[in-house]
Amino acid sequence: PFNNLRKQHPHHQPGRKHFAVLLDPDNLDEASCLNLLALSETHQVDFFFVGGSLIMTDNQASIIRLIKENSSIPVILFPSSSLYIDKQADGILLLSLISGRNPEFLIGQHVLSAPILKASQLQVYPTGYILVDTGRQTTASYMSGTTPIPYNKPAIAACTAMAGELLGLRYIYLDGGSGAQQPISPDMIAAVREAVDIPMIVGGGINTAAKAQVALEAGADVIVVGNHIEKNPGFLAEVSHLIASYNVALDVHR
Ligand code: 1GP
Repeated sequence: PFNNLRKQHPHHQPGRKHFAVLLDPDNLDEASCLNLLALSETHQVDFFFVGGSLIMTDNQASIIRLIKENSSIPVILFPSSSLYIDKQADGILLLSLISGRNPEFLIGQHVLSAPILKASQLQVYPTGYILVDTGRQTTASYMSGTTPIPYNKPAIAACTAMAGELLGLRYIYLDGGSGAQQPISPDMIAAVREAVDIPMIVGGGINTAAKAQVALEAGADVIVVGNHIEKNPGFLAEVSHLIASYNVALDVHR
């Protein structure tokens, strides 16, 4: 995944699993951010995703600046709207909310963003964003005014991902929403994996190494963890070790 960033990342090999740490600008002060940056460098995090469904502070620009000054890990924007484009970042997930039927998040925000993105150096990653109902309404589904895909309907997720791939989207992001009560089911991840060839990002509610492992084994290419790392920075090392052992096993069988 993230082709144009591979060159910047010395650890990349095709087929590898990747680890993205989601940084929510509302939940980070400078000290906790610096702590996470140091841990992320030590444990070879692949990407920082920066954003959130509803941001109440104006911290995003200073958080990105802090990352760029203190880390070489690529910063990829994970924006809820065109308001959150920041040219200091390396790239942007240009999210099309294909699980929903709200034209604003299928094309409206993209029209507003297009001239800014075209004039920027940001690497654009066209991403089919699929929200999944993991038990309670999330900020993302409420704020986007969309209905997430029911938890036990992997076929709907698979057909949605297929449609996204056929439309030319380059990545699929299956998201249970930040702090989800349960992560997306392995059945759904596997169904999407089977349905498309493009890289699959999976996040939402991953708060144990076992849950991360389930998602990786079901076919996730990129695991995203936000909430639980904010609460327990030590979890970053756990997921990183898991991904490293997964990649080592992959290399051995190559
Ligand atoms: C949310 O997928 C991300 O959009 C990460 O979720 O904060 O639950 O790890 P968590």
